[in-house]
Amino acid sequence: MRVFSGIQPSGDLHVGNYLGAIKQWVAAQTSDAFYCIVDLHALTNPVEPEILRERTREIAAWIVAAGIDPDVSTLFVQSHVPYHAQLAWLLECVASYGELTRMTQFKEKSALQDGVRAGLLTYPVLMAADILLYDTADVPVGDDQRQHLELARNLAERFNNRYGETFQVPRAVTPASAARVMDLQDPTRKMSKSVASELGTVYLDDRADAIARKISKAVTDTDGAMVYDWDRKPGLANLLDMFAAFEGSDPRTVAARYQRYGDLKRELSELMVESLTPIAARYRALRENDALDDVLARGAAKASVVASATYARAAQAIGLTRGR
Ligand code: ATP
Ligand code: LTN
Repeated sequence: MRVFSGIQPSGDLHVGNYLGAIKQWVAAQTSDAFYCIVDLHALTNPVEPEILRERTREIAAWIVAAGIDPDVSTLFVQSHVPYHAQLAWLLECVASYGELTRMTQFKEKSALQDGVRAGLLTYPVLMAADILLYDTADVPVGDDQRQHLELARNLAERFNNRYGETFQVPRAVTPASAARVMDLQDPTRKMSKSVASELGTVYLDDRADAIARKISKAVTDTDGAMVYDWDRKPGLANLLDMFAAFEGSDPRTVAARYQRYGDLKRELSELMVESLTPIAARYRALRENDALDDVLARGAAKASVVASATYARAAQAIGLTRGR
């Protein structure tokens, strides 16, 4: 079963990225899995060229450190495979302006910026191209990407109806717990790479003492009842969800084991440190050697074989090239 997912080199990775996406990628890893560092997507926000270059390599190292074996799955950088941008154009001529302006993420992000880039509007179409190029069945992502996945499905179906059967229609796969990890200081806002919230975000690179401090200061509530309830107690629910995701259990089972928030927080930080420390150690070792450039070049070559065939099919269907 073909699996595809992507992550933007738009900042430092946090536990939301890990639990929502990368941990699932590792679980879904086979020779049929394609994992992509979507550098073209990162251009939707202002970024210095040197920083973008550096972050792209950092993210590649984190993904390998977290357990993606590039000899098993295909790990590559989006811009190294030109078909992503090419297919995105064809799909932009299938998507409507109205449906793109209705995307929640576009509405939220564009409201925070001046001089919004056109790419921020068309970004979900590029994401659809990423997915459709690989005849993808499953897309492991966090909950915030569900709407974008729905668009990818709609574009695939519309293209197929208009031009003949060309694309596999993909589906989103989200984890049972921690599909939406919230900011520790403001549990109504998702933990994010590109919004600075130092105390609210646990980075994969955080040392043990920083993790413990952030978890102990996480906003909860004052009634003290150990109940898993996102509507009434989002701060606590967020902690229980992360606990369950790291432990591989269920948030209600975790809640039943604790009486006091302080005990829960202490054991959650221990569990996080235990899970994240070996990943951070492997990350630091990987950053010290240059083997990753080769890994990414091999990944792009493997990805291009699949992407070029799908692109050729789409170009033929839409009337750009001759039929066979
Ligand atoms: P940005 O803040 O720049 O939009 P991000 O932190 O949301 O970045 P992305 O690169 O957009 O990260 O997302 C990579 C993957 O991580 C996606 O599958 C996304 O759904 C998932 N993800 C991101 N944030 C969270 C979160 N807070 N909880 C769960 N999953 C998340
Ligand atoms: N838009 C996604 C990143 C992304 C992606 C993809 C995820 C780009 N292309 C393809 C899954 C499949 C985000 O997390 N912001």
